[in-house]
Amino acid sequence: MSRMAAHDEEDGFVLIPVLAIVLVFVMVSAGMAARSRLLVLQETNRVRTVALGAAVDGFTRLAALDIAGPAARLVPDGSPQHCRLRDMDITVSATDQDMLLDLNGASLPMLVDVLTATGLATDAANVIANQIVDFRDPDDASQPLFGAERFEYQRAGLAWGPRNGYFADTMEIAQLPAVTPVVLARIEPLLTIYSGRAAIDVASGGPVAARIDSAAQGRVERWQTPSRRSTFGIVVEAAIKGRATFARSAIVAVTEGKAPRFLRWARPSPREDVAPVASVESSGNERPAPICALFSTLLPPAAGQPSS
Ligand SMILES: [Ca+2]
Repeated sequence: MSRMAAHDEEDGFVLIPVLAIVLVFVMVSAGMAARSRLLVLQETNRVRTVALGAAVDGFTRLAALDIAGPAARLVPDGSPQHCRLRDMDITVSATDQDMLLDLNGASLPMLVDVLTATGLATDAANVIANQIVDFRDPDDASQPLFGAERFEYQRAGLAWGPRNGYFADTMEIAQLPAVTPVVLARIEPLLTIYSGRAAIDVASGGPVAARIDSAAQGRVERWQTPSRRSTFGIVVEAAIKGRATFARSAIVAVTEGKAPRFLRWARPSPREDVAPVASVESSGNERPAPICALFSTLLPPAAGQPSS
């Protein structure tokens, strides 16, 4: 072997580790670039969600002002209004709490009547109404026939018992032994803890009125008392397609001549999820809902942005 050939062979041996190092370097930098792109993307999504959340909270405050005003654009019967503002699909609904069945205020006969008239079988309505009363009454003595106090919860294999105090949230009915997920989904939208009345307004519409079986109209009408229009539930959801969604649920107390007062400010429970974005798109050619003009005042001027 000549000196020249030996030298080439040595160069070859040196070249392989160099190539390997370069390859590793390229792979590491590509990985780092991908990771930093991912971090930027995640950060951008976080910023979008925060911005959308701030917008939704602003819409919720505007909806509260609207419902407290003398010429409300929102009809407080739980029906959703849709708006499309810039790239946001917004759904808003308001519900007068006096149009709902109050878990703490309703008497046992009223609970039975409203639950039966809105579609529960008589047996199920009796059991659930009695369990509601046992959950909230301070004693540990079960209602005759259908009640459930600590003993019945234990027998049903539940690790908890009745509160023996007022319901603090309508979702607490999920704790009752007789309330299955199917029953929960069915009755929870009809309930409130914010009217406090042994009465209900079904003459002005609302979720309960919409569900009353005509044959059972009389059972509910005997509890009919006009709404005081004093406490409203508001749910606002906004989505930017494929990027972010945010929802807010609030309860607002309204007194004439005063600023609305929020009694609850939360993320919605699953049942409060408002209409899907698809239904917003299908109504795209309709006139914008009256509340949309009010919401648009919250957005900064679109100057400099391409008009879509
Ligand atoms: Ca009790």
